[in-house]
Amino acid sequence: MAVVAMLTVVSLTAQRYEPTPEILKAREEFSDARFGVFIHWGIYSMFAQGEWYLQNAGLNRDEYAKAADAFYPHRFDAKAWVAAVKASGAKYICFTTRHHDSFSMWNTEQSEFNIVDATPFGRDVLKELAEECAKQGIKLHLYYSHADWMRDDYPRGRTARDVTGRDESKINWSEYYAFMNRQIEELLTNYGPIGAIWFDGWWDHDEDATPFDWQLDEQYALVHKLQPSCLVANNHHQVPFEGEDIQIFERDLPGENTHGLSGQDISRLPLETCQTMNGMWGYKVVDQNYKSTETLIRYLVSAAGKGANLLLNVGPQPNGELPAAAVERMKAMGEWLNIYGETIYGTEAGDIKQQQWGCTTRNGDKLYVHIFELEDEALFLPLSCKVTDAKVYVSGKRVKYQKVAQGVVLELGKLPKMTDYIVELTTK
Ligand code: H79
Repeated sequence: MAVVAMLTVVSLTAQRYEPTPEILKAREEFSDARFGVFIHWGIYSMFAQGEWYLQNAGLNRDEYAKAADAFYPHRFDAKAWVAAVKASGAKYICFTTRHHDSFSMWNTEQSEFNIVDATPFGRDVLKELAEECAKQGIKLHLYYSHADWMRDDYPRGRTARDVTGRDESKINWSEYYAFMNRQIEELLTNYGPIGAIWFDGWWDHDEDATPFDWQLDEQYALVHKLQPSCLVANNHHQVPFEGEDIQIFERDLPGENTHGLSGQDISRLPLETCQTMNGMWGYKVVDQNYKSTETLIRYLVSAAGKGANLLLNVGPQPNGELPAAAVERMKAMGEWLNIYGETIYGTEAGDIKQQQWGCTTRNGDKLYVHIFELEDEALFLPLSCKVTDAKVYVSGKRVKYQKVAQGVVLELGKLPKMTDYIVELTTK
């Protein structure tokens, strides 16, 4: 009996994920980066109705797939993409290698339905992107969909019920799982160092009568075996599972839930919120409702204030170019970060949680007070640390402050209207 009990304990502990020193270092670098750019691009871009078009319109999969034979994004220029990302101040790109529509954006041997074999373009855009990222010093993360709306072997989930043309008799989880793992092996072998694998689609089976087993442990172990520094991320909208290295939030900052996908507990892992620049991930021609530069900068700052990275999306056009509206905003964010980056990169969540007026970030003994809107001419900061100095970040001009019972009061006077008025406090 005792032996049995001991064996159980041993096997349970053997399953526990112990991040290696490489992974711990990669997590830290990830958090320090604070800002990445998400790129959603695939044959869905041609329909210009977002990346869910196949499922939303309930199309026949073979009709949809015909778009591949006309995909010729002649203005695709990896150098220009990476330069635009670099100019934004972002430190990494997360690129959709294969979305739910099953189309692979690299030269995969595992399916003909890919950018090299199925399009007249015939170029391995992932290769070009990976090479350019390496040249320009931007890390590359890879989005990879678990859910699939096209293949016969994928066990049907709660989405794409109206997609027609699939052969139900060929559903075969173990084949599909093996297919995914072979693709992951290609991605982590042929494209240089990959910062993270970003899975999506787990939720497709979150309502199955019999809980669906994605066999994630084995897949995560494969990722770590192939690239010991590659972080594992999964956009399942749950608290992180064993074996994951970061926690993702979709369209909401950690702790917020305006889109119904978040609100889950916040773990101690590095955090990342992905967000759209307009309202869609993949290029959508009717959606020109781009957030303003001010809104985007404040979102980045607010993410940092919660100790989270922002993964900000751009959906390239069918011709391969990034939309001008996106490039313009990325440039403005980069210009802002050129001045204020020190208050964002490498920081952690500040001592004071998000407030009506703004938020705080911290780096060592510096506490950055980010003020977005302030009616009053003074600002009370509830702080338990001691403040030894206060100045306007950008000018170095001293800010008067008073110690009060539960913190300090900054005497700011009438503040100019600006995106983010930053006061740097030195604390101890
Ligand atoms: O890649 C982007 C999107 O295509 C994908 N994730 C981002 C990064 C995504 N799109 N929508 N969602 C994720 C939200 C998912 C909503 C769901 Fe549901 C909630 C899927 C299952 C539960 C509601 C019910 C929508 C489909 C069924």
